[in-house]
Amino acid sequence: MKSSNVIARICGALLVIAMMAPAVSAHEYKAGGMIIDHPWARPSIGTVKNGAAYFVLDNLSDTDDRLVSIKTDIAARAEIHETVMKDGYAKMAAIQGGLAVPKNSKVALAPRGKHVMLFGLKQKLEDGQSFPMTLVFEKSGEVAVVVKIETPKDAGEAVDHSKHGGGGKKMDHSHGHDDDRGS
Ligand SMILES: [Cu+2]
Repeated sequence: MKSSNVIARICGALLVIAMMAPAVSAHEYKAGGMIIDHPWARPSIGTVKNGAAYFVLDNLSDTDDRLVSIKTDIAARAEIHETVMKDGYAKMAAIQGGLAVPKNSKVALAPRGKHVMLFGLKQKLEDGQSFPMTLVFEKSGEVAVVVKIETPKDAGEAVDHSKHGGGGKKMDHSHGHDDDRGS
């Protein structure tokens, strides 16, 4: 009786671990004290040749660091961008000198904020697929990550536009990147 109780308890514990597994195996990368959490990109819309990648940088170390550049074969060029408001419009601009990631702090790259801009995509970003990218840090060095292509659950700008009866053409501008080639 007693031993079956123990087994039941172990099974219960294993079940809990199994249920937690998706969170534990979260898609994150580590280089020294730098964590790169969940690199992802939106699927391409139509024939738009530009895209953006996002992730959260968590600098757990006691040293300031800086994301200086991005290497990837998926695009002709990758830049670290921020979105700034100018004359009431959101405009993108390259972050000069790289993105500072101060010690013991988190910096999030997210839609409508900082992002990795991918210019001249060599292939369409298809939902559910992924591509390799290398982040180059001043202190933490080069970190290879896999960027998952996914449609964010909460987002819905592109979806909303299509729902409102706009055709394929209208959807392009909702991506927010194709009209910024020059910046
Ligand atoms: Cu951009």
